[in-house]
Parts: sequence; structure tokens; C-alpha cells
Amino acid sequence: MTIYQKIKLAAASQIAVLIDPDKASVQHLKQVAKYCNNGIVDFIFVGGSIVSVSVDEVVQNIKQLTNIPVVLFPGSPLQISYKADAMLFMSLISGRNPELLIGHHVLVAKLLKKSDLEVVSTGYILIGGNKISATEYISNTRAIPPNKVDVIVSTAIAGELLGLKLIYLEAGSGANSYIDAQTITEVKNNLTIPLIVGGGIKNRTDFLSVKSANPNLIVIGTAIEQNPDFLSEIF
Ligand code: 1GP
Repeated sequence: MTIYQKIKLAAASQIAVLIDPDKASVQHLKQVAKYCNNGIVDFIFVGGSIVSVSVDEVVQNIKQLTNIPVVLFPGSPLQISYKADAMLFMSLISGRNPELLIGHHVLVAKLLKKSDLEVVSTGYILIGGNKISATEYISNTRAIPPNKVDVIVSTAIAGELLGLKLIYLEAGSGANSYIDAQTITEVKNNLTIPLIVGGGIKNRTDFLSVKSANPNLIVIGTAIEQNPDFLSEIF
């Protein structure tokens, strides 16, 4: 089964832990791997806005600790590792920065085409309130305001119609608020492709709220960075 099929076919929301390569000490990875190996975590995502270590090495370290799929969630083309199982090939469709809509993709297209990496085209939609997230700043784009549900839904539909295979609703890493269940449901009801949701999940209540909308995959980063046992607390 491909990674894409695994994301698409699960009946209930699956969980991905986002590993920021700069914060991926072996000790932290070991703590996270414990939850990967007992079936609580379905995927490990690897990526960040700014990275100062080798993503390749981080992926290799993860691979030594667990067999669950490692999916690249690259903040830039510098974060590609052919040791990963798949890569989200993200187009930042909430923004109007051509480099992040198609430019960076052109630079690495030939390399990806001849690699064995499973490449999953993903419409990345950044939703944000008053606080400017690192993603918003670095990408030089504006997030869609959370109350503009019609714009969020229309953007997701446009992504599907353009042929993208996944939609990722992103509140931003460490965001004050996660994406509300009603918005997720509205988007989900308008899509036939799988939906990933992440950003700002800080406690069990936040997690259960996102889960109630049943997206295909829920991504958690910061809360697990701060406390790997968060994973045992949310169920
Ligand atoms: C960020 O969606 C992910 O890209 C996870 O966000 O770090 O807030 O969990 P958090």
C-alpha cells in the first residue's frame, strides 16, 4: 500500500507526529518511537521552516528506531531526504507567492522524478488569526482569516480541481488556536480527496475537537516536542 493510500483509506483519523529536525535529539526520537511502535502514531512527518542540521541524518535516526512511515514535510527544497518513504509536495495555495505555488517545485522536479520517493501533491492552506506564524512570515504570504470559511472551502475545492491529491489545513506550528471542527467539517464535506489538519493542538480537548470532524490525518508537533507523553494523554 502506498503512503497516500494509507492516508486515504483509514476509517478514523490517523495521527502524525511532526519532528522539527533542529529539535530531534536521539533521546527525543526514542521517546516518540515508543508511541510509534505501540500503534498510537501512524506517521512521522519531518520538516520545519528553518533547518540547521541534516534532514537525511534525522530520517536515518528515525528509521533506526521505528518502522512507521517517515513523510517529508519540507519547509524548503533543502529538506529532501531520499531515505524517507514519501514527501508532501506542497503548493501553498492559500498564498500568492509564485515561488511556493510552483517555483520551488520546478527546481527539484527532475530529481524527484528519478527518485524512489513517493511524491504526494498537496494543497497547503494556511489559516491564521492575529498572530503571524513562522510559516506566514517566511513564506511571505497572508494566511486566510479563520472566519472566512467560504474562502477556505473554495481554496480547498480549487486545489482538488487542479488535481492535487491532498489538502492540508494548517493553523501554523505553535498557533494559539487550532482549526475549529466546523471549518474542518465544511472543508471535508466539499472534498473527495483526503484532508490533513494540523497546528495549535495543545491539549486533549483541542485534539478531541479536531478529531470530532474526522479529518484523515491529524498532525501534532509542538505539544509532543514539549512533552512526548502527550501522546498517552490524548486518548
Ligand atoms: C505545523 O501542523 C503542524 O506545521 C503542527 O503544528 O506544532 O502546533 O502542533 P503544532
